[in-house]
Amino acid sequence: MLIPKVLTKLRAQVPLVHNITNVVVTNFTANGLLAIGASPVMAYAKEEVADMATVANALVLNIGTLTAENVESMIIAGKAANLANTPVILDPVGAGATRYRTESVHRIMKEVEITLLRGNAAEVANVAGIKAKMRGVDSVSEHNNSEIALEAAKLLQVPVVITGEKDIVAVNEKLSIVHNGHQMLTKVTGTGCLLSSILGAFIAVEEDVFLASTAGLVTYGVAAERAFEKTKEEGPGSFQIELLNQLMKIKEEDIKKWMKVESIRG
Ligand code: ATP
Ligand code: TZP
Ligand code: MG
Ligand code: MG
Repeated sequence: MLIPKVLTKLRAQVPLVHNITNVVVTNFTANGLLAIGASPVMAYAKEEVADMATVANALVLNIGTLTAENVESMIIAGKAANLANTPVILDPVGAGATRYRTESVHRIMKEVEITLLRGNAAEVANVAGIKAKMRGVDSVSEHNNSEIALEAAKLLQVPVVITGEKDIVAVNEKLSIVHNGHQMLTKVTGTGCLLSSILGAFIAVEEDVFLASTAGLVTYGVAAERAFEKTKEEGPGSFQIELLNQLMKIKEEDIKKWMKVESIRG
């Protein structure tokens, strides 16, 4: 079984993950990366991002609290990453909410080759320009998310992960659906951002993006389920801390036991 083994590979290699992320989630992201077994670094200055992205094993671009300087740094870092074959993960936080966010994502994607786009259904649909289709439904149903992911992957020519109650991985024509995770993840800010960075760590050690993404989602989802079990009498504060504990404690055997993956194609 391939999926659980990617975590073991990650821990053996301790990938360096360069993050250009938002001010809300910086500390949580660094701690989550450390807990899973990766090495985090946050570097933003345009004078240094190319050097950092070149030595890193993955680059994560997150537009959560975007500034003009950050967009410039993301493009410089992204281009250097492309030259160095460093995989680039893009989290289009809030794409569609403002024109600046959507346009910045398009600018980044025009200049930088993205290895994986990871967002919620609305963000991914907005980036791919399939918003019109979503307006027809009151809320985006989970059933639709697979179609949005496949269509976005095709339109943008980039591997896509859409998260939510179910997580969807769409790479070319391949699709997997991960049913792990817990609703409490929606009560802690930054759990999506941390996931994007953790997917960066998985893709750093496994070049099959479909396998790496599915493995990262399963690992994160199972850790969240275990964190909820331990803290269900308490609340999001305890859950957030316990999630870090479980990201460190989770092992191949836990993943084998608890993983819930549906492979539709692939
Ligand atoms: P949003 O802004 O929509 O919350 P996000 O960037 O925080 O998006 P999420 O879609 O919340 O990202 O995904 C983060 C993690 O939370 C993923 O592991 C996902 O599986 C999990 N998750 C989100 N919603 C649910 C849910 N209803 N039930 C179980 N797990 C969920
Ligand atoms: N505002 C700007 S970025 C951010 C907020 C609240 C964090 C978003 O994190 P996530 O992981 O998408 O919930
Ligand atoms: Mg969320
Ligand atoms: Mg998000």
